[in-house]
Amino acid sequence: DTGYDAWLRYDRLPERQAGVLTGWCRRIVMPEREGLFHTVRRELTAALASLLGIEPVVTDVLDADADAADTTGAGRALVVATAERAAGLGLLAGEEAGALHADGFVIRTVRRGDVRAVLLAGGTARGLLYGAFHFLRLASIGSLNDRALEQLDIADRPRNPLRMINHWDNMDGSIERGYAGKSIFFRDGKFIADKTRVRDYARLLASIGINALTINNVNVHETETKLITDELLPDVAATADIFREYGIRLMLSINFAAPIQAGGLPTADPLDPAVRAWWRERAAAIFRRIPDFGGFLVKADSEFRPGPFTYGRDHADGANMLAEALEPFGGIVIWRCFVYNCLQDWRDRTTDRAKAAYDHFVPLDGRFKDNVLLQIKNGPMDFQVREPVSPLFGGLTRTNQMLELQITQEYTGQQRHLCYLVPQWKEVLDFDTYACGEGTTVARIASGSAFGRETGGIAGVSNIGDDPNWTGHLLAQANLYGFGRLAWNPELSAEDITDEWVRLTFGGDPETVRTIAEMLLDSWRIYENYTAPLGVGWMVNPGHHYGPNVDGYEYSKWGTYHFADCRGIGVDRTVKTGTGFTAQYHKPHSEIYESLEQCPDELLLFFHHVPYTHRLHSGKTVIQHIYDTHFEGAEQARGLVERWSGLKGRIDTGRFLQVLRRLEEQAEHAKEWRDVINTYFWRKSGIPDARGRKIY
Ligand code: BDP
Repeated sequence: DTGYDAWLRYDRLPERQAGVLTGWCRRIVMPEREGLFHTVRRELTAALASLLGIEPVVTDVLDADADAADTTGAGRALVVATAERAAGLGLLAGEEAGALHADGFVIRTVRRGDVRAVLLAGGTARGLLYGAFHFLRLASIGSLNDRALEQLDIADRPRNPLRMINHWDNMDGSIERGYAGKSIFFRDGKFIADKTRVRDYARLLASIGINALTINNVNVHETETKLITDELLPDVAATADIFREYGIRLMLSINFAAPIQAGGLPTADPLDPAVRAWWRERAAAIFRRIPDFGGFLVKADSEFRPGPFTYGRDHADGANMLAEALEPFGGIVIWRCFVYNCLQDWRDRTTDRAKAAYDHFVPLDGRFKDNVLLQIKNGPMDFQVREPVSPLFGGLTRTNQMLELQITQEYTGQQRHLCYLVPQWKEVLDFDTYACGEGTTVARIASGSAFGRETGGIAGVSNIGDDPNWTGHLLAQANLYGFGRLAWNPELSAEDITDEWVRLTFGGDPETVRTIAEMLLDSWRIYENYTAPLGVGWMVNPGHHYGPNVDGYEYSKWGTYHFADCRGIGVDRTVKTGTGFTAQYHKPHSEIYESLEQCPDELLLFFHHVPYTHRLHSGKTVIQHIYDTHFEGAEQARGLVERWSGLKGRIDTGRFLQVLRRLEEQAEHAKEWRDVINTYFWRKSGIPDARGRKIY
């Protein structure tokens, strides 16, 4: 078993459970059949066949007599319809049907005359698709027993309009920051003709509620610039067709200089009439081929990418030009806020990369068109193991926003280490910015609800490739699953999501479920323990970002620092004596982070430069904390191997061994991290470990 089926395994249910469910699901009443309805029908029948070992009969009439041949499930059925249709059948109140969210669904046990049914009703076919996957999820984890089926009453809808995956795939087949093989879309400058894998991927995404994706890297190079030209649009359209089957809209990352590079114009100035006309014409051409095309994702004026700054224009000028071109067709522009000067002078302490996004975009608040969303990374730096939340959340109040998370584990062990990020994302989503008083959480700002905006959402940088198990590390599938579930509903708890994923992936054996769930939930903290301490971040090898290198970036132009010397460590970002970054937050955070006494331990070195002997709230000195967490982290990584080994015989050998190998590698690398970090700080500080452990 390679793990290819991920969380859509649909292993045969134990006999009793299967028997009960069969009674309700042998007959599926489904009046609508075209397009997405067809997908729903295919998914339901295939999954139920696999779970129950039956061939469900699909009819389009709800009629007890039609079922005369069926003795086991007499008078029972699974009714699958839009809310409107369900209301027509008298199974749902008209008012409730009318109020159902387009992507929402109801799963309810209903009765009409002699017929008792489980009703699966969707606001639209899309809602139905999500409802079907939810129903199958419940069935798979064994939640649909006799009692439950008699009284089902579930109503759900997504909290975020956009639930999106960003691929950083290049057309040569490589994936920027990809750790699970090559692209499933591209190879050698072309689209891969065999779309089997793309379709299987679309299923996985739809099953967790994803409704949009970009297929190409935000760094758009020469070949990918052509994706919006007539040469490559037919291929883009063929890929869009597959995602459409699963309710997912395709979008493209574009090159801001495309008018020059693909259009032969002398400029890409967003205020130039010829440039504007070129984009309008391109938008029309794209929508002619892909009527439900989503729009563009843009990285501009960042890390050597072109942008409006070249022409003395600002980012509102750039984004609005593209938005205007897409507007007639209902397309959107997602404009990334990852904009900073990557060639800053490290001797100048007044520049601070953490401040850049806020400084660039807050002055533009209110100037973006309605079909523009600003996509903001969760932290002010770059997907480190620990960062504060980006103060741009709370800084902008009159602009559509999206939260960007990194599912691919660039700085968190590159899918060679187990680092389950759902607990980290929960902290981000639950963070209260206090932008409009208490309760203005990142989750509410991203969804748009905090400021009454119509659109918003969450995007995640993909962690999949063409490895047999999609994610390299099998347990990294949990990050993709958890991302989708949180994008659907940020209020779900990390524990519930984890429990769901483990049961879907490894079945319901209590010991297995408990062990894997605990390993996942502990793993972020373990990874943090043996890597960069107390929020300071980085300390990785430059370029590929794997493995420890304390001074790797310290004196480089990329501008990320820990400022460690013989006296102390950390970045002073206070208003009083440092870069002034803390002022970008609302109260009370601005005061908490500014204050050495109040700043939470885990972010201390992000906000303050302190002597190694500074005492944390935990009672330990900074230097002793570094030693302790690194010894402990390496031990915990070894412990993961032992915990997993205890599951031998409870998991099929294929999946058991592939995870074991990764965990063993992690345990070895964790020792390297421990030794590099501890030695570095021992030599810098000259302060020995209070517990006398051997430091190399
Ligand atoms: C950084 C990555 C880089 C990306 C960049 C981005 O190292 O490969 O291009 O983010 O988000 O994390 O644009």
